[in-house]
Amino acid sequence: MNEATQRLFFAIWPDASTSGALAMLAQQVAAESGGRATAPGNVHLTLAFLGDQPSSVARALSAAAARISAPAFDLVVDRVDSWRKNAIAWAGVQSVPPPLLELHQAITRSLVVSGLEPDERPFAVHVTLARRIAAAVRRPLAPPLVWHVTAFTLVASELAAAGARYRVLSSWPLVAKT
Ligand code: 3AM
Repeated sequence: MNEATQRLFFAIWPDASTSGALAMLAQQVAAESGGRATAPGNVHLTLAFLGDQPSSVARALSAAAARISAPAFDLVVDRVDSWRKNAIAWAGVQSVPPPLLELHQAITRSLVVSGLEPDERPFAVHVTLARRIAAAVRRPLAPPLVWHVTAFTLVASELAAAGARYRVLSSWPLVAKT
């Protein structure tokens, strides 16, 4: 019998106020671009997509993630942009904070020790705001949205009648600044 699998990804999940602000931005950008806004509860920043994985791999990933010690940081979301190739509009940053790269690298190492192949493509820091856009958008976001990142999460993507639904399985804290 095949072992049950879950479609997994590591992400940074917004706190309630950041989630609300990003969901509002998603509505605006969807209207500007003629796309479909990301559902309010689904807004996130993907750190690594893992695909369908059996529970044994999920456990190994969780154990490796629990050993990560990386600093908390602020993410200054200050631009909106889009990709023509997959018709997505997204929010991003002019400057990627080094602790985010550090976290991404630590997660890549967790994948490797869990027996997974890391994504070879460069890490594209983005929060998907709208899909199936008809017109490109590219503009600064002023004032910027300051996202206090204090944890990272392992998330399962589940298909529901209304589309993908994301469920946070576990969260691990980042080390607070002193
Ligand atoms: O952060 P976003 O919303 O861009 O696009 C999917 C979503 O990213 C991405 O993983 C996140 C959670 O579903 N995703 C889905 N399939 C993927 C794949 N085969 C993928 N990323 C890379 N390769």
